[in-house]
Amino acid sequence: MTMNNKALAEYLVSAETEKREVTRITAEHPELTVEDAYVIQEQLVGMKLEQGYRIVGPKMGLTSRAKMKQMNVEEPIYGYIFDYMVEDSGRISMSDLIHPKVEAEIAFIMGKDLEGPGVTGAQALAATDYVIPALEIIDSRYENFQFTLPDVIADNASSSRVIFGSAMRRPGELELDLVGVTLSINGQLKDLGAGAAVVGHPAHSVAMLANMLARKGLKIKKGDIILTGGITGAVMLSTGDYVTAKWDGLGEIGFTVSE
Ligand code: 0L1
Ligand code: MG
Repeated sequence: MTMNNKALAEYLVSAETEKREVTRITAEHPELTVEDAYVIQEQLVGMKLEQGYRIVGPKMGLTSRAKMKQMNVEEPIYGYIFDYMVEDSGRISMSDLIHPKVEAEIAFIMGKDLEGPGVTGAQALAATDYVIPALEIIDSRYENFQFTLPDVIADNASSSRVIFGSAMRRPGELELDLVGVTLSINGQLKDLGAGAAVVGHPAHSVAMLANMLARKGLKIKKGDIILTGGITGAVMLSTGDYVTAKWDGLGEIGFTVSE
């Protein structure tokens, strides 16, 4: 069967809208490459923009050594966070989602454009206005959260929801690689980590993002809010869970998972 990028993007958008898991696209298109997958992702992003949604910022995924090893990749992936994904009510609804997981991250609020190639972590930090804590809720549209690398890239890197914390710090005020984070559910510690889990340093993740976007003639823009990648692993959520995460120097975030 010939591949129709638009139809594949529509397939993934409808899975998200209808909140149902679908067969991974490489089951029918085993020949799909990473480059093809980013073209499908572009189509998907274009469809959401046409629906009137706004991009909050690009995000980085698969930034931990564990996830990269699991997927057998040398490079993280990127996707996009849209305005409708930002949750500020202190709760997320299970009925809006398929099989969500939560991971604790550090987000960068960009004060300047940042354009690759050749961007360094130091340049990424210099272009950043503030760093803030964030909980990302990932929700792969694929059955059982099972996918290959092209599948997950096409699926906008499993982006689904994000809850930002209220603490804002200048990037130079913290040693971001040493920032410790704990993630608990119903008072039980589920995972913990330090900023260095994100490709050595969260600023390195932003630099890599700028360099990856440059291959497409794109750049990070002033005002973008960028999720740099999971410091903790992603933990499965269930209805009724109360999730809390604490960051050294960046406060905490809590939310409930309702029906
Ligand atoms: O933000 C992320 O790291 C998600 C990347 C996609 C992999 C996954 O869904 O586990
Ligand atoms: Mg993430």
